[in-house]
Amino acid sequence: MSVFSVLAQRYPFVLPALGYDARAIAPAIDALTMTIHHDRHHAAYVTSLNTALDEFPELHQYALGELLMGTRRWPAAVRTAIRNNGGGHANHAMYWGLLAPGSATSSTPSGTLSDMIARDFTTVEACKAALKAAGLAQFGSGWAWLVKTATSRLAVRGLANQDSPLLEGELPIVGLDVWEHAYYLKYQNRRADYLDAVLARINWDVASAQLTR
Ligand code: MN3
Repeated sequence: MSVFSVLAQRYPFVLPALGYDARAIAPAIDALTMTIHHDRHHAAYVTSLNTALDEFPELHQYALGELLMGTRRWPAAVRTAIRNNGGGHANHAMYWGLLAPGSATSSTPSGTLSDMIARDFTTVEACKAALKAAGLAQFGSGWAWLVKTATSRLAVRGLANQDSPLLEGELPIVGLDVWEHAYYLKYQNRRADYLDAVLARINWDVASAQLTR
C-alpha cells in the first residue's frame, strides 16, 4: 500500500487493507491489537468521515489531503469532523504503511531523508529518541510525528487526537499512534516499551519515499 495513496482518495472514502497479515508486526504489536485497531478503529474514522460529508456534496470533489490542508475553508459544521475523522483516516493509513511486516530487519533512512536527518538531528538514533520523547510527552491521546516543515526542515511534533501535520501545512514523514488503543492490550501503561518496539519496526524505505513521491 502506498502510504500516500489514501490522501488522493475522494468521497466516499474506503478503508485500505492492512497490506499484510495482522500477525506480521508481532511481537512489537500483537495480532489482536492490529485487528481491532484496523478493522474497528480505523474503519470507524472512515465511516464517520463519509457520514459527515454525506450532507456536503460540494466537498466531494476534494481529495483527503486537500480536505485536511484546507480545513479553515470548509463550513464550520463539518470542519471538526474532517479534522478528527479525516485525520484519523489519513494517519492510520500512513501508520500501517510505515510498519515493516514479517521478519524483515529494520531498514535505514536513505536519500534525501538521510541527508535531512544528518543535518537536523545529526543521527538516526537522535531522531528516534526525539520521536520517542514526543510520544511519551503527549498527554492523553495523540501522535508523535516526524514532519517536513514549510521551510523544508525536519522537526518532531506531538499532536493531540487525530490532528494531521497537514492541518498546519507540514508533510508527515513518520507517525506514531500513542492512543491507548494502539498498545494497551499488550503493553498496558508501558507506553515507552511500545514506542521502542514500534521505532524498531519502522520501514524507513517507506518513510524516505515520502519526500520523493
Ligand atoms: Mn489509532
